[in-house]
Amino acid sequence: MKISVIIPTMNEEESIGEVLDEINSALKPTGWDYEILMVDTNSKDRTREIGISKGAKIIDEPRRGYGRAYKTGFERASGDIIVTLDGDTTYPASDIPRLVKILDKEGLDFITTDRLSGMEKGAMTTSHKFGNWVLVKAMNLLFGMHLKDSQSGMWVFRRDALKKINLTSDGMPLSEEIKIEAFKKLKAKEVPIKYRPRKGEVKLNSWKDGKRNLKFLFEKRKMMKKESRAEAREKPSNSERTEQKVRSRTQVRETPLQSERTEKR
Ligand SMILES: Nc1nc2c(ncn2[C@@H]2O[C@H](COP(=O)(O)OP(=O)(O)O)[C@@H](O)[C@H]2O)c(=O)[nH]1
Ligand SMILES: [Mg+2]
Repeated sequence: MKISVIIPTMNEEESIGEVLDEINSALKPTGWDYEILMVDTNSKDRTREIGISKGAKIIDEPRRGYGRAYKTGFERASGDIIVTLDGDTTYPASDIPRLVKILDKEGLDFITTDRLSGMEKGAMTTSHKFGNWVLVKAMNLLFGMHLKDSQSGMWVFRRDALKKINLTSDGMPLSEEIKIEAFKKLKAKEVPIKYRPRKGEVKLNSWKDGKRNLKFLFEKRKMMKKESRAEAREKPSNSERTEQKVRSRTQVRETPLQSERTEKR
């Protein structure tokens, strides 16, 4: 079994070293094969240099966007299992083996984590918490889901699962999109984790990204409705299927047998 840990980075020199150390200390003792991929967008600080010194592979992705970075990372990952997290020390990298074992034991395709149940003091501002509450309520209502946290960026899933889901967003909404797709199309579960305060500068603009994430939920619902209408059109209904069967039987009878054809000649 091989694990691919993917981290999107943009100027995370203050924290990336600590994140990589935590991943290495968690994964080395397991004996599992693993790779760390840092998908970096134009970092101007020492992020890349630190990454290389701690054994990460740097993938250059100059196109901006959290979602874009992940989609590029997914294409380049070679592990059977993909783990994602931020490069800012907020997510408990030491939990990776625990989460991988849950995925394996319970035969799941996808795990998303819930940061809100085990949040450390100062990890999230009140406005950020309120924004999260609105977004998770909207997602649960619009898609009939029961998640506690729609914005967590730590996921553990089988690489094969990517073949069955449709990821369209290049921005922050990719985080909610991957959960909607996974919970609709795969065997998925939400698992609580501890969430810690961030080191370094936040790349997210709470209000702007919050509004975009909310808008995306409505767009995604439209996209999925279209998708299921197209599927229904492709799949013939029961009566159409019987009609087709009858037609093909008649066609077979209409075609002369090989023996009949030779007799006629
Ligand atoms: N490659 C890449 N990484 C990004 C981009 N935007 C954000 N990130 C990284 O994605 C992770 C999440 O961003 P962050 O600011 O922590 O957002 P928050 O956790 O939602 O507040 C961090 O590791 C960022 O460095 C981007 O456009 N490109
Ligand atoms: Mg973060």
